[in-house]
Amino acid sequence: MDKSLTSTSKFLSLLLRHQPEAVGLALDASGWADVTDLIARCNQHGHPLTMASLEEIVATNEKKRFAFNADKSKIRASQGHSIEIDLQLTPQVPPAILYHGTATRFVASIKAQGLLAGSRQHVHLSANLETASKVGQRHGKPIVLEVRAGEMHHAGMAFYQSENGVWLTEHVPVEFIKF
Ligand code: HQG
Repeated sequence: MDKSLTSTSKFLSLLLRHQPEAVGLALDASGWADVTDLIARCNQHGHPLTMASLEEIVATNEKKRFAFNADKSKIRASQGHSIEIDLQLTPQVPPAILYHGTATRFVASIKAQGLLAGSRQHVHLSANLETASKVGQRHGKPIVLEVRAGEMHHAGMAFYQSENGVWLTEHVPVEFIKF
């Protein structure tokens, strides 16, 4: 993706996950924005955008962060929101083990509180170690924790999978984590 599309893609993450009000954009209760309105507002705020470039961003984003609805009249972020929205995901049976990548400096606090969603709506988990390790690297020296998701599910805790494959749950109590 060229540089200006990458910059626009980051701007879209800001608008669709965290601060739609930065350009006066409205998201509905499930996080959807009107595509025509989004394009107009991006153009007004220094991020030139056309339907074709938006389609390119959605198709080439390496983490598939954004998704259109069926007729491409609406778009939303598939996960990672800090604002209150209901993605209306259906609870799923998780694999027995999921992984969470974090930084070593957070381990003591995680041992005390379990995994917290923090500013996001969910704790993010992945089915493979490599992805988890990359997520952890964003915060410092990475460490991958093993989460006994199957046991959590058995104990009644809900798991969801975002459209782009990230596993989501509200909180991981410490007794389900292998450090
Ligand atoms: C840590 C990216 C102290 C947690 C990735 C993490 C992901 C605690 C940090 C997505 C804690 C939050 C999410 C506790 C959790 N004490 N620290 N009790 N519980 N933490 O960025 O999971 O590029 O909000 O371990 O690929 O790193 O945005 O979450 O280190 O899918 O599409 O608090 O973001 O995707 O950091 O990443 P984040 P995350 P995107």
